[in-house]
Amino acid sequence: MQIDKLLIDKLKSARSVVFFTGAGISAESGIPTFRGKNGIWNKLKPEELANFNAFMQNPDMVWEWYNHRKKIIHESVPNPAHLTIADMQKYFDDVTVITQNIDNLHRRAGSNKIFELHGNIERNYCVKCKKFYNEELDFSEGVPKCDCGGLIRPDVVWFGEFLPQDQFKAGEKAAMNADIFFIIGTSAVVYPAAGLVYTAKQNGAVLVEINVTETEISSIVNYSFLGKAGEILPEILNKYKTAVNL
Ligand code: BV8
Ligand code: ZN
Repeated sequence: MQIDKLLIDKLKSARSVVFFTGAGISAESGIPTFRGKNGIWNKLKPEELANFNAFMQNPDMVWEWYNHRKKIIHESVPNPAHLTIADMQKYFDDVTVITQNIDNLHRRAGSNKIFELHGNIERNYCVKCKKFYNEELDFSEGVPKCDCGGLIRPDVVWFGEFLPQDQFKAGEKAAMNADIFFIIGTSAVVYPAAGLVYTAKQNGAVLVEINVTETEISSIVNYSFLGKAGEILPEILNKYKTAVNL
C-alpha cells in the first residue's frame, strides 16, 4: 500500500494528532459494526433498541441486547489499530482519541486522552435519580432497579439524546486544534459526532480516512486509505518511524 511521502512529512511536523473512531476500528476485535454488510442494524432497527422510549417500553429486550454486546466486548481484546494509536503517544506531543464507540477498547489499549461521545457500556445509571451503578449488575430478578425504585440503564447515548457536553466540547476543541485528523472505521452518518470532521477541516487539519469502503466524507478528506484499520495504521506508523530514524 502506497503511503504518500507528503503525509509522512506532515506527520513529521505535526504536534497534535487526533483519531476520530467508529465501530469499524473494533471490527477486527470481533465486535460487529452497526451498518454495512453484517452490521447489527441490518437485523434490528436502531429505533427499536437504541432509544429511551424503546427502553422504557421493553427494558428486558434492550438490556438483553446490551448484555449480549457486553459479553462479546469482554471476550474481545484491542486490535493492532487500537494498539498503534496508543503507541503513537510515544512519538507525538498531543494524541487525542474521540470515539463514538462504547466498547472501552481504546482505554484497554493504553490510550489515555479519550473523549467518549456516545458513553461507555461499562457504566450504568438510574433513569430517575441518575445514581451511577458501575459494578456488575444483578439480573436474577429481571431488569435491575435503583434503591429509589428507578430502572437502571446503560450509560450510552441513544438516538434523540444529547451527547455528554463535557466530552463533546472537549472533542470539538481537539478537532479545532488538530494538525492531523484521522477518521477511522466510521460511516460518518451519525450527528453531531460526524460534524467534528468538518470542524477539523474548517480549522486547517489534514484529514486522513481509513475505511474498508467509501463513506459520506471520503470526498472531503486529504488522504483516503481503503483497507483494514488494523493493517493500515501500523504501516503508517512504521513508515513514519523509518522516516525519522526511530
Ligand atoms: C442528538 C448508541 C441532540 C450507543 C448510537 C443533526 C444534528 C443533530 C442530530 C441529528 C442530526 N441529524 C440527525 C440527527 C439525529 C441522530 C442522527 O444522527 N441520526 C442519524 C442516523 C441520521 N443523532 C442523535 O440522535 C444524537 N443525539 O443529536 O441529540 C438532540 C436531542 C434531542 C432532540 C434532537 C436532537 C445521538 C446519536 C448517538 C446515537 N447512539 N448508539 C450504542 O448502542 O452503541 S448510534 C451508533 O452509530 C453508535 O453509537 C455508533 O458509534 C454510531 C456511528 O456508527 P459508526 O461507528 O460509524 O459505525 P457504522 O457501523 O455505521 O460504520 C462502521 C464503519 O467501519 C463502516 O464505514 C465500515 O465500512 C467500516 N469498517 C468496518 N470494518 C473496518 C472498517 N473500517 C476500517 N477497518 C475495518 N476493519
Ligand atoms: Zn434512583
